[in-house]
Amino acid sequence: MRLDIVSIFPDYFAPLSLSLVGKAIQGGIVDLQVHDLRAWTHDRHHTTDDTPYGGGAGMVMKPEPWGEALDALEEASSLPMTVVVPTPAGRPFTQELAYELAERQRLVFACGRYEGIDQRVIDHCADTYELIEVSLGDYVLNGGEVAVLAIVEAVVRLLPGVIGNPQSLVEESHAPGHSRLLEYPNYTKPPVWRERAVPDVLLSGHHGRVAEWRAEQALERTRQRRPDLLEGEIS
Ligand code: 6GU
Repeated sequence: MRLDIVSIFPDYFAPLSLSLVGKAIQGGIVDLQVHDLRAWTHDRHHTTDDTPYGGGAGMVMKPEPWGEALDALEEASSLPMTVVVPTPAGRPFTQELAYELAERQRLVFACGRYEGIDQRVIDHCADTYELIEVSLGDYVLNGGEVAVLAIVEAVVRLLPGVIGNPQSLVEESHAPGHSRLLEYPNYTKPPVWRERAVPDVLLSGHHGRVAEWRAEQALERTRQRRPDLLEGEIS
């Protein structure tokens, strides 16, 4: 999979050379290229933003550098581009969307800062490429960079060959066709730590009872923390 990230803060993406994503890059599963948007400015101050038409607080990212950046990326490879624009006004990022993005050949992440990117760039992307505007959740970040780190990690771990034991993906509660309950709590040795004991059932060796206990725990956690996930289910 080819990944391009365009940002005025390319240093944000240094952590992608670490851990599992870093190994996927080293192993040739992912071709990651990070680009400084300012490379496509031409004025002395490398200006990427300007005041909004119609007034109001904040700044808007100018269309011209984005247009040149997208044209240059399109030229650099013949793979079809899916442009991902992180914005709090986007489609909620879920495991389902992560699986969808993992099917694409090439993702181009366009990181906005300030109050966002001139809408004409977004409209141009919708007309020219596949465009997906994505939100990480109902809160406001200063820019798309942190969202892109999260999206890239969630997508890359789904690519064939990235996770050592692919069965661990199948067992995740958010895997396709799975119940979508929250995960049950996990324990490891020692059996007692600071006077807190591991639940007896987990030491019992009865796989059926363990499975039943874990299902109960997952359901109770989901009731407490995410009742929305249980809407439309019985009892
Ligand atoms: Cl994807 N971007 C920004 N800038 N803020 C956000 C977000 C994304 N998701 C939640 N808040």
